Formats: sequence, C-alpha cells, structure tokens
Amino acid sequence: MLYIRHAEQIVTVSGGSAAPRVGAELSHLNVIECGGVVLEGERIAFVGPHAEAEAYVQSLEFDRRQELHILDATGKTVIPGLVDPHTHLVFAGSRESELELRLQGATYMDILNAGGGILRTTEQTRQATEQELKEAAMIRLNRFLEHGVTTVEAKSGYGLCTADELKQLRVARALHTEHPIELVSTFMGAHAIPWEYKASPESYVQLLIEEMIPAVAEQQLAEFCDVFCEKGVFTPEQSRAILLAGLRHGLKPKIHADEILNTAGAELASEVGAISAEHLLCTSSRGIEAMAAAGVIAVLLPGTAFYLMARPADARGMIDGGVPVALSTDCNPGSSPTTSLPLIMNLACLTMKMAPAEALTACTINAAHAIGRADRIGSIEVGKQADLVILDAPSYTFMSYHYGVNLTSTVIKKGVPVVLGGKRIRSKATVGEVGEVGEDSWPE
Ligand code: IZC
Ligand code: ZN
Repeated sequence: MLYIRHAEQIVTVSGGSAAPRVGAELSHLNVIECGGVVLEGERIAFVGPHAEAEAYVQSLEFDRRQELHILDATGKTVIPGLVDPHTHLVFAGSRESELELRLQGATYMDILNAGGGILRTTEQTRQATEQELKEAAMIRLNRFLEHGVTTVEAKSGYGLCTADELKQLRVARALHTEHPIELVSTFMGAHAIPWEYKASPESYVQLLIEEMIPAVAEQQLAEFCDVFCEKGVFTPEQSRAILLAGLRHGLKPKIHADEILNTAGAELASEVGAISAEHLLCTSSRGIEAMAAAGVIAVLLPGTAFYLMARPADARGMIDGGVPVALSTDCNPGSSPTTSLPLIMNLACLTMKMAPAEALTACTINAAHAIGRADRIGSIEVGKQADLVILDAPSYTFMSYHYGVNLTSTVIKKGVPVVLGGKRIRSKATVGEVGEVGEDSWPE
C-alpha cells in the first residue's frame, strides 16, 4: 500500500465518469485542500482531507499498516495522471527541415503536396524495422511519462499500406505491454494518399475499406478508426465511407476535422456518431452546434496551431456552446513535435482563453472520455486506477502559470511510482520496491 500524505492540494476531478464535462462543469475540479490518498495495489482505496486520511490509515489492520509506504506530499499538489488522447507516436525519422521551409513561407499543405510531410515520414517508417520503431517511440513515451502523462492514444498512418500499417500497430501494442504508459490504438491508414495511389485515390479508399480495416479488426490491433478529412487529402464522402466501414468492423470513429480548411468535418463527426473530432481550427458555428447536439468530444490541439502559426480553435465558442472539450499534444514529427502536455495546457490558456481548471479537466477526465477510458482513469476516486501525478507546486494553477517548466515531481502508474524527483526510476517497478524511495516509516 502507498499513502500520499499531507498534500497541499488534491485535485480529484471527481464526479465526471458518466459523461464528458460540458460548459461550467469543466471548471468543477473538486479540490481537497490539505489531504491524503491511499493506494492499494492498482487501485485508489481512499482519498480525503488530511485528518480523515490519517484516521483511515490508523484504522487499517496492523499487518496492512506494516506494509504501508509513505510519500510525503507537503507543499505539493496531487492531480490525476494526464491523458493524451491524440498522438502519432510511432514513426521513424524527423522533419526539422520543414520548419525552415515554413518559416520561409511554405505551408503545411505545400510541403505535403510536394511529397514531404506525412509522405516523408511514411517513407522513413516503411523502411524502419519494428525494433527501430519501438526504440524511437520508447524515448518519446519516456518523455511523456516525465511530463506526468500516464495514458496515450497512438495512431497509425505512416505505413499507408497493409503490411506497414499493421507493423505500426503491432509496435504500439508491444509498447503498451513493455512501458508503464498505457497505449490506446487508433487505425489511421486514411492519413494521406500514398504516392503509389496518387493517380487513383479511390483505389486507395477501396484498399482501406476492403483490406486494411478488416485486417486491423481481425487482429484486434485498434479500437478506433481515424481519417484526415481535408481538402487535398480525403474528401468528406471518402471519409464517411471509411469511418462507416470501420464501424462495421467494430472500430469507433474519430476524425481529423477542419484543420486547415473548413470541410464540415465537425458535422460529419456528428453524423457518423464519432466519439471525438480533432483539431477543429476552422469549424463553423453550425459545426459547433452539431457537435454539441451529438455529444462529440472536441479534442483541441493548440500546440499544432502554435507550431503551424495558425489561428487556434474557438475553444470558448465550443465550451460555451456545450461541446465537451479535451486537449492533446498531437505529438507528431511535422506539425507538433512535442511530448509536453503541460505546455499544451499553457497554450490552451494563453491562445484559446481556457481557464487553468478547464485545461486540467480537458487533459484528465474529458481526455479519458475521448478514448473510452473514463470509467477507469482521468480522476482520483475510490476504486479507480491509481494513476497520479505529484506536482512540485502548492496548487494546480501553477501548471498554467509557469510555462515551459516541468513541475512533475512524482508519477504513479497503477499504484507504482515510476517517476520520482522528476526522474524515471525504472520502467516496470513493483510496489514491493517502493520502500527505498519513500519515508517507509509509520507516522506516530
Ligand atoms: O505527420 O504531419 N495533421 N496529420 C494531420 C499530421 C498533422 C501529422 C503529420
Ligand atoms: Zn493528428
């Protein structure tokens, strides 16, 4: 057992597991000022004010008290482990030259149309072995973990042929078992039209529908199916056909919508019953209304808008219009090469005028809803999985106040400390090993 004792603040984000939070609910964090959390195995056994936590611990039977390890959190803040619901985690190579091209005036789409961008990463990913892809993604996952992220969604989409899409998804599955971070996989073969289908994009759509989606579903390599619905990539009609094919095979729809231009992607997400629509930089008020009516979660990526020097999404219009909002890094080698979800929270506040409380909800319980995991993660509640972060700060507001600074002190995944003093301690720790890191003594 692990007792996180005497925290300045515990931000539980509790009471939102049934449905994603909308409107004013995004600000309801249910903060306990001065409290404790007790973890038993992989679960949260108790959370409450300090005096009650002490009493709970005192009430434990002698044997269980003997095996209690203590992490003193005086002056610190406990938050749920952060959840990143949109990443392109598994890829080979890098695209640093595109930054310079864009600074000279080229656009993201210019670069893609010239065979760079996603197609460049596809070339490199096709050439990489599973082991090489795994090692590269492992480094990114380690950085995510050091920033307090304990669950990550990972999309394929740099294979763009059956064999290499399956390869990417197998790497994600292997990482899920080998790394403390949990991965949730999305099939995104519809990320770009590969060069060999440039003259016949419809044939690629057919390949997606008839071969790739059935193979992914049969091998149970993904839960979701995503499409880059954008002018010059997949049309709304193609996107609809792909997402409906995914649905027929049990893959829930997600959609990259209205990122560069408004193609009514938000409306399409609502029509097909997508769990989430992502980006939404150019979504119209009609799109916002459609998403609110259908309960589609808006996964906003202010880091991508920042990095592409574009106007960010209308987060306020969405929150005030009743759309549940989540946030993500969009970690990818072209438009958002970052693993810092706390930086995304800063950007959400400073470029989209989200309040610090809204940003935290958007990176915890609403992000968990966006990947269908809110029953298990995203808040600090008894019975939920013990995924927690201890910040080196007296209040959660410091996460949005400091920027470009990592305040993550301790990360606990499934009840096991995996980051201590800001450093990863081991990739697969066991609870039995915790003694060496805590006070390991019983408070009288
Ligand atoms: O590799 O450019 N927008 N897909 C859609 C991306 C960005 C990732 C990339
Ligand atoms: Zn993306």
